[in-house]
Amino acid sequence: SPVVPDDVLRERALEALTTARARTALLTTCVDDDELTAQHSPLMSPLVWDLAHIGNQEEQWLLRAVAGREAIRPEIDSVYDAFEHPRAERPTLPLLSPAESRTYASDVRGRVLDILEAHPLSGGPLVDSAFAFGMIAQHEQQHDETMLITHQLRRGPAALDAPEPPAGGTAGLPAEVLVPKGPFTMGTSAEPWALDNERPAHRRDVPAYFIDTTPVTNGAFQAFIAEGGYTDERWWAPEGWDQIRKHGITAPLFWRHEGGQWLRRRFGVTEPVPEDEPVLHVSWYEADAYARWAGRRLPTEAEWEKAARHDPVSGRSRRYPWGDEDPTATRANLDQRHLRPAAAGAYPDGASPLGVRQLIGDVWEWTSSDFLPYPGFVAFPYREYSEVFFGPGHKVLRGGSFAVDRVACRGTFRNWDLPVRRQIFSGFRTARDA
Ligand code: AVJ
Ligand code: FE
Repeated sequence: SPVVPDDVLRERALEALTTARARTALLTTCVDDDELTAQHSPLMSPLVWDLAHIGNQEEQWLLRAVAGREAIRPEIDSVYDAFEHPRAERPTLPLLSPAESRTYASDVRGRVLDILEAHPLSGGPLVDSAFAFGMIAQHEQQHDETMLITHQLRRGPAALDAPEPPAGGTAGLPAEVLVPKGPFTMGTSAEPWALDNERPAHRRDVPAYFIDTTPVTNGAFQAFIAEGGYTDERWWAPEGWDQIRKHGITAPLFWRHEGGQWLRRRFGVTEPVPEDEPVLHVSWYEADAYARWAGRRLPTEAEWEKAARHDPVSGRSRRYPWGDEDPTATRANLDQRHLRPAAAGAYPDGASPLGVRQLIGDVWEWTSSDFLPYPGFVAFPYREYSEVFFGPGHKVLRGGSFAVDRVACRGTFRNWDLPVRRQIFSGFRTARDA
């Protein structure tokens, strides 16, 4: 791949870090200090924990690991270590106040920007291509998505607002697309800011399959509900059946049936569930059950990535479904630009060569695959980013949601979560063998 000049790398890193901080600032100033320190759900940290954790990770990686500086406040490392303290217990920790957290994060950032101006961008994997700066921008944006989940779980009037996404429409689109059999290149060794679990590039042979042109919609999911999907054990993996019965789950999270229609709460506003929009806030078990009911299955992770990246003409893998160029507002619903997915069939400019839509943005898509390392995987720069999560307990999600920033979303990007999780911005599409 072409060598990117240092000044361009510095500019990209500055832009990514600045964009992330603007989003963090918005998410942590649109509610008052009481709401920042409150725990809105035992599944989530108080927002003020995320804020100082963002600063602490930036300090550890950019000030200490890259630049060799001494710790600014060594006593807080343990408070903001995600592995030492599960989310449910974070409100009981001696957290920095909202004002202290802001001052700390901006103090770190000021020093980081000085380092970014002058530090050599070659000489080791942490600094080559400004990797650590890109990693930290991605880390902050991942927490910005996490904080948006907290905002969605929070009760009370709306604190956030955004314009509506572009219209969709599936008229004239085939329901599914055939992906012919054959190998493709999965993962990447070239993308400079790809994280360890996306590496290295390797060949995968994939038998022929059909995949949905768009994510499964609320309307389609309502048909599953109406036909007794949640009360028929046949469709459910045993652990999924146990979960829905134990918790009385009868619909996606945030939905309720009232006056003969489905309503949902979305960022503080209750509204009718839009039938043409991709379904959101379903667990892996709900996605898996729907697919079985529909006579289909979830795509494997390799099937998802082949649909999103493989160019059947050149035989090479693209960075995104539409090509190698960066996302734009007409290609994908990213960056928290809209606070909901666009209707199915939106973003024709973002279609893959075979015509598959909305692979990037809108909703994270559950795949059937466990989160596992690629052949040749090397943990970098810390085992706790990916390696400790590998195994059958976590399922892979692909493609990013409306809530993820472009810096943390690409054709190779891998997300993962427990199959019971449904507060995340998760949806799915289905597939079948050809
Ligand atoms: C990749 C989204 C599963 O939020 O737990 C944030 C990202 N890792 N801080 C998560 C992450 C460390 C991670 N996910
Ligand atoms: Fe983190």
